[in-house]
Amino acid sequence: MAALAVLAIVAGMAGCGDAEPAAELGRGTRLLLITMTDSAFSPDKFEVRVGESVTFRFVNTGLVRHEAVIGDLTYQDAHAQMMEDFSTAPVAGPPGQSRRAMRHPGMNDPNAVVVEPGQSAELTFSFARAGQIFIGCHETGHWDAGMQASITINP
Ligand SMILES: [Cu+2]
Repeated sequence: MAALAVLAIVAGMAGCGDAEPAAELGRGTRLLLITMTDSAFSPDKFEVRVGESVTFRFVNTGLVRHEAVIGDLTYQDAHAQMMEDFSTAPVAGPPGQSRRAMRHPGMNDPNAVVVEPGQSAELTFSFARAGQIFIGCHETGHWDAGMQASITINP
């Protein structure tokens, strides 16, 4: 339920409009729009600078749920493993609740967001070190299908 509340807050923020001062919304100094389709991110390459604060707004125009996990490949692997563990774990929820309807543990991850079809959500990030990280979707099969984007962090 906490996860749903987070989504509601994000949706509410989006409704405030871009005229709001960025600081009051917890926004980064730059807004990057990313479209989620079945199954890809568009665009799939981004460049930022160390120290820059960026808000990524993910818009799911596909027909299925997608997620965006931001981190290096180790982080992507860990998240993928967590998703797999979760999908094979016994269902621990109210009777009749399908696993697909449940929020997976990554929903509590500040580096991840789940976006239902037709919805949007945001993640705000600042970048401490130069290098390359990734945006990945780890819904079953999506990463392997190419649902990944790169973020190059320039010094
Ligand atoms: Cu996906």
